Amino acid sequence: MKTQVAIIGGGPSGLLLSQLLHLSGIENVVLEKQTRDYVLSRVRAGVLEQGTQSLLREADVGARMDREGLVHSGFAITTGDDLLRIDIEGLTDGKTVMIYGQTEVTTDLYNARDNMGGHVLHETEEVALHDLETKAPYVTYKIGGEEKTLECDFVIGCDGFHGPSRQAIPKPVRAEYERVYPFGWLGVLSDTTPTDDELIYANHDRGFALCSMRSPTRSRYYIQCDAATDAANWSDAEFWDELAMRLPPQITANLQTGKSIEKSVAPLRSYVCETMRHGRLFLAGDAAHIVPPTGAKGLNLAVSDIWFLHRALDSYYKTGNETGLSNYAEKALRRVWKTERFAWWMTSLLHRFPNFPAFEKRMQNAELGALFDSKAAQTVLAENYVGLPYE
Ligand code: FAS
Ligand code: PHB
Repeated sequence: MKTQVAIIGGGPSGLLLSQLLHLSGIENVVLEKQTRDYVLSRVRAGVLEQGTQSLLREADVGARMDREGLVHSGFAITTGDDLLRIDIEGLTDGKTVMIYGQTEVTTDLYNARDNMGGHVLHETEEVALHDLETKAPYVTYKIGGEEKTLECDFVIGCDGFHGPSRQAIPKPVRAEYERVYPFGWLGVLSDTTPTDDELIYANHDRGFALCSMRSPTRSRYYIQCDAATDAANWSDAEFWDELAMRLPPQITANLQTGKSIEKSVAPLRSYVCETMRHGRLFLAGDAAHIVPPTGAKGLNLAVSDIWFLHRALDSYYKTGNETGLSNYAEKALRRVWKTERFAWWMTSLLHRFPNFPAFEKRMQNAELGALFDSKAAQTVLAENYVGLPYE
């Protein structure tokens, strides 16, 4: 089989790029390891930046988001019993965020791919990338036990942190940077009324907690836990009790508990592979970088990569101009590192670090105090939360 662009990975990055390329008249094929149901069973991001909303609309997949998504103009940070509302709309001249789950984004992308006759192959196995440093790269894979070859002009690695694309770049060529945090997030999804109209990020001596949502009747909660935590060892009752202890009384008073419909542990890490291009291979999304979910940036950063990459490929196929492709990594990384900083800062501000030295604990308190006292500090937080410009 031959195509113009081979995309490895059918998560939000791969599907969004596939949709945008199709609208640009550029042939592409998506190779996805899992079944569609498995991909859609992942409960991950919940907050969409303005840039993400705009690109989804440009890709003709924004209608349900605009109908069902919740527009939020602020969120709260609590420390102990104190609460600070960050007025993101007022601090950013009117920008807001959209609460609309990654599961829904991926569903909308799959439906759009189906409606346009997109080529998304599921349950592909043993995907391998070849001749990346030539003008005729190709991908081999198995499907239904049969060996297949996909010839293409470009290979785009949208296969997440554990996929084969980044590994196809020779290790001596890869420039990688990582910080693994000494804790994880235990997340619960429940069909209960959210405890507040907006998100609440809680700093507490017992550990971080986050009150989020998916709709007016579906809530998403997280509590900081040991990185090795097994979600199966937490009963719903134990989760609700621990969450309640980490929130101020005026918030806990509204906490509606109920049966969890999903419970999982996410590890937290910051990671960047600065080598986002190797010959005709380009990396995008979690294949190239990971942020701790504290700043709600993982999915949004993947989308900005796709914005840069789609424009570069569109320009190449329409005019032969390779400038966008040559500049892709530099342009994407400029925003990646700014976003990595923000996610690291939010994580450092709100979590309990094991064996926290007394000085670092007081620095965290002082950082929180500076945020509570300074509109300038709140403005920097708000600008990052709604999403930095794609430039
Ligand atoms: P994804 O990992 O979503 O997609 C990669 C795709 O490639 C997957 O479907 C995978 O099956 C496929 N693949 C892998 N290997 C392959 C192979 N060999 N062949 C073919 N296909 C292959 N972000 C937030 O903003 N907020 C959150 O709360 C949040 N929580 C998260 C919780 C977890 C457990 C994880 C892992 C991530 C979380 N994220 C969160 C980040 C997440 O939303 C990612 O940023 C987002 O999924 C990035 O999308 P992709 O780059 O498409 O990668
Ligand atoms: C979520 O709703 O899953 C969510 C929201 C905000 C975050 C992280 C996760 O910062």
